[in-house]
Amino acid sequence: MNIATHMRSLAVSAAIAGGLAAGLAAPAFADNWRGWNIHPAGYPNSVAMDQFVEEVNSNTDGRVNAEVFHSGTLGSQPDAIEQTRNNALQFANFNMGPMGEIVPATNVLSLPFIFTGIDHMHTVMDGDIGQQFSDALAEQGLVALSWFDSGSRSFYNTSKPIMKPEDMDGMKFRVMNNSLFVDMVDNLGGNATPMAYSEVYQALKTGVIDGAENNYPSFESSNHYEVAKYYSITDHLIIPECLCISTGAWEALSDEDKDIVRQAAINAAETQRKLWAERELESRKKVEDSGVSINEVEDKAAFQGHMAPVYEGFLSQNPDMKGLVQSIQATN
Ligand code: BDP
Repeated sequence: MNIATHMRSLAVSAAIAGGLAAGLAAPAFADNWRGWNIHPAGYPNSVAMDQFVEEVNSNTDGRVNAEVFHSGTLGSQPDAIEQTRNNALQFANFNMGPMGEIVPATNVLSLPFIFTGIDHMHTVMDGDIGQQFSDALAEQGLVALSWFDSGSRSFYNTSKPIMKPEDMDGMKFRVMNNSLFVDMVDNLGGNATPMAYSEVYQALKTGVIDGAENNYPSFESSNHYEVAKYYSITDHLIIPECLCISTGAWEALSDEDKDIVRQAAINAAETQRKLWAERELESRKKVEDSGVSINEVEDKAAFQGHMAPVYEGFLSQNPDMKGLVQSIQATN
């Protein structure tokens, strides 16, 4: 036994003895959870994940020992989704964009212009329809405990303002990993390249791509704004994000601990949504102050008008999703 192992085993014995002496019901060995987060420390989602961890650890009296790793250090989002489904990671904040490849029902949330605005998205996700997405995730090994905001996504690029779809002709845009987004950009006349988030900055800088698309906070925190100086408000995607836990970790919890964990996730979402609203304004100001030109797009319907083939393609491959799409469109 080397000295570090020896010290660890002494510490464990001391913890067990301490627990026994105090007559605690807590098991001697905690469930160790590792959590994935793509955003840097201080980002609204990261602050919310930190809060979740603190609350879970303290309210379970150490029965759960969770740790969250920021900045995507545990890998790309598609990999992290797989790892969480397999319980190699126990919790994460996932955007539903890359989720569509694994949980097809969530693709409905990635259809361009499916939501008329953030309030529409909240009404849908907080109601019965939202529950259907949680059910679909649960079938694939993920329990959605609460929903975070992700604003709306718009196109940005290194060369010019985009006013109308024709301005995108022949330009190369990075999209998140989902063939729906490839279709979306192709139908607008651009060329789409699915790429990991962590690679986008370099790709913009070296001209491998001309642009990408995201909300203000991610455009800013990823530093893409340093290289892509044109942000055009198309608001083409409004995609919710979950705080998800692996089914394995969830099922290992007692009912009491499930309540604690769910409540911590709900509290985290409340914090995230509040900080999100503030950060959107701050990020917009920061990028504008740094010289990014932000343009309104007067005729968003022109962009929306190009999306019919995306919907048709999706619904012809997933005819069972028609009802879901229609019920979202009928919700106000
Ligand atoms: C951000 C999402 C994050 C995505 C990223 C992306 O919060 O989950 O990975 O966009 O574009 O807005 O990949």
